[in-house]
Amino acid sequence: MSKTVLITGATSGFGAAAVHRFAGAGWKVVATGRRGERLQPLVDAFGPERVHAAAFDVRDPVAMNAALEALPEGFAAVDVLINNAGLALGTAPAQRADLAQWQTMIDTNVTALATLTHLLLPALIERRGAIINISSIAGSYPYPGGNVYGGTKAFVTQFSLGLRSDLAGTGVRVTSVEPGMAETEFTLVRTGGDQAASDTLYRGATPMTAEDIAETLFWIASLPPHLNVNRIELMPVSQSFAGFQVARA
Ligand code: NDP
Ligand code: 8X3
Repeated sequence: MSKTVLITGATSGFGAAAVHRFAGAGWKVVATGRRGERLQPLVDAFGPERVHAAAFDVRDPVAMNAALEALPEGFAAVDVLINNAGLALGTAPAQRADLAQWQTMIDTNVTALATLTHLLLPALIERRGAIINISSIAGSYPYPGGNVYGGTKAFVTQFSLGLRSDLAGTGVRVTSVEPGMAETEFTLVRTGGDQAASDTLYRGATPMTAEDIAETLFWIASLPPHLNVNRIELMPVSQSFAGFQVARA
């Protein structure tokens, strides 16, 4: 019998590519995101028996709960939760950052991820399922302007490891996936729709693609049940580490 995966942030980037990878391999997929008009083509591509679209804002726990309660019978038993919905907003240093942007990142990347995980944990334990959380290299390596975004991703990584601890003996697997530079709508969102800034960032860099990450997610979800990938960090070959900065008087 085919397994069911619930993917947040399926309207774009990693999430949309993951829908294609899992549904293409015969999984049932619950595809979520705010932009319902981008979910429908996924349903059309794979059929309503393979992909179920649930449009809601992950920051709205009432809508999230309602969407889970309304899952059709064939999709209600979730085996794998992929907490992918998330965003960075702004690149300003903390002292010039917009507090509302900080709040949106915390609400989306931290609070919503924890809320959905909490809601689905009983079912995931019952099915000896798996949780795959999308963190980031920004959670491990600070960079100027990364302030709250990096903080939210550090939460995602540490929360994932904590879940592993708490879920010992349940058979539930938990993974923190920590990508570096990948070309999606991420930079467009971060810059408030500045396509030129996004193009400039990725130009000549050969960044990772959404499909690269989707393949990794599929691999993790398809491993034998006795095997857990705790953390996995991925970068394009073009990206690596640089030195510390020094502010001189
Ligand atoms: P995209 O901007 O392409 O996709 C982000 C997805 O998150 C969209 O589907 C969007 O859907 C969804 N989302 C954002 N806010 C909400 C919300 N309030 N409610 C529901 N869904 C929401 O970016 P990526 O695919 O790159 O990002 C996916 C994840 O990967 C994020 O967590 C990001 O932080 C992380 N990441 C990205 C990296 C990169 O370089 N691209 C590297 C490391 C991590 P919609 O707007 O329709 O609601
Ligand atoms: C996205 C990667 O380096 O732009 O999480 O923060 S980075």
